Amino acid sequence: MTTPDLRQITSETMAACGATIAPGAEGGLEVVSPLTGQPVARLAVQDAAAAAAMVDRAQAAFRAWRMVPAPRRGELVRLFGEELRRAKADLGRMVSIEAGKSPSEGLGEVQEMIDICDFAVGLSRQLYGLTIATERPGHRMMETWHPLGVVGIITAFNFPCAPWCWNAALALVCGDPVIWKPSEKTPLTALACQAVLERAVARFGAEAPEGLSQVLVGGPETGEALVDSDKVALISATGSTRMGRIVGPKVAARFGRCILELGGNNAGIVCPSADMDMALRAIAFGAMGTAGQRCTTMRRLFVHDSVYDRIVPALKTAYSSVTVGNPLETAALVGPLIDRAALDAMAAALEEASALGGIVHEGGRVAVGPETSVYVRPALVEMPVHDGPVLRETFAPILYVMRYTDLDEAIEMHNAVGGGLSSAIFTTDLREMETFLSARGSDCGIANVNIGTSGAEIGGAFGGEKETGGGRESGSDAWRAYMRRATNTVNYSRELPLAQGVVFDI
Ligand code: UN1
Repeated sequence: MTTPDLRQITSETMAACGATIAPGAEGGLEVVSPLTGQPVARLAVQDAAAAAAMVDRAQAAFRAWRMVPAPRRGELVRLFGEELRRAKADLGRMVSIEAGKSPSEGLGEVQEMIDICDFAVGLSRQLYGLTIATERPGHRMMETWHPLGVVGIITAFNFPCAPWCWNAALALVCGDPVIWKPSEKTPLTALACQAVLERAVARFGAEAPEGLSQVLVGGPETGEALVDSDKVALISATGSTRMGRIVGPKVAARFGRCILELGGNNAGIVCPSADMDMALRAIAFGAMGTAGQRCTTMRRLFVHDSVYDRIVPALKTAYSSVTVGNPLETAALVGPLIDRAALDAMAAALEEASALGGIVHEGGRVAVGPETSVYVRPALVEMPVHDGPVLRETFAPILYVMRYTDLDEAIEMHNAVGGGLSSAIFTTDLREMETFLSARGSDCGIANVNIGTSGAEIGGAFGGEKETGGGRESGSDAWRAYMRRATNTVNYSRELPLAQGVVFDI
């Protein structure tokens, strides 16, 4: 695939989404596709002043949008879901171009957006509060949920659109305008999604205020303007733990609200009773899918001694046979790494693992695509110790495999890392399964049985503990983060009894 070809496909796909690429002058943002490692577009960037102006527009939009009844707000999201269905193929292609995903995974990401829209539409009639028994006669106590304010959404390159939509669909039904700061590596997908949303807004009509959804294209300093603005009520940020360590304290210092969805160091445990064939397929997708660039990617595997010599040779075969290549040209299951820095991080981690006695099977750069692109074979590493690079997230396809004999010890090791996002156990033993899911089991926000660590559905709350940041997005009751709660006590009697029996007679 030549660079002119890909530029052409990019501008055609953007146009099909209804988005025009406003060409940036020299010094603008160069968008590089990992498929070729070559630029496909150059965009104008917005600075901190532009960010501030956007925040003001969003605040004005908030005043109007919060007064639109929630089920009506849901109607806008329903229309957006319809538009997304129409644009699915084109948006999926944009994800493949900018993030290097296979067509199936690109489309899957757009499907996540459609799914969360459906979820949010239903939610728009279910923003329930409680009625609470009061201790005072002739009183009623209840809680009400109100729109919160402007929501700033910061997203990462590896999922260029779904995490935005998890936030935006909920925020919009909750009555909040959104400002999206996409990764500077994947701004085109963001602009394409915005164009699709604008079509829904146009169909919805004048009830939708101007500035309800905006995209802020720029580097970290542009994102910082969003993070630092006390007019942004909630920052929802997806990215590295390093980024979260900067964003979290800044937002906390101004008493803003934060949803952090940061790195994971996700593991699987293969027990003696596991369905080996199923475990193998789940591990292969979890560890090699999306070229190891999901926050939910499986990075560590604990295998019981009694089945180690069955599962590891099977994994070796899977690793040596998996296809690597440009997913828009071939049926390859593993696409490129995002950039050269990712390759360097992978190489450094593998070197460190070898120095600790790790046996590295496969792994490393392969000559696919132009010199500027970075394609690697996923690495399988048998580790004698749970240490060094095993303890941290390297955003590349490396699976560290370790032996265990006792499940409690395996769980102990499983939990002995910073990340707390996703986890999996492969077993058909009820006791092992329930132990893993219990209070003394996996300490992650997501704990699965007989499926891999990645590929969560939108209906559950998505996020994790510890260095993953503690935030929850998407399904379940994650919507509450986008609203403010008021406790209302109403006295409909002719007396004024005080709570806790306090007497204050004047
Ligand atoms: C991410 O990598 O940031 O569970 C999100 C999954 C996807 C979302 C991943 N539904 O793998």
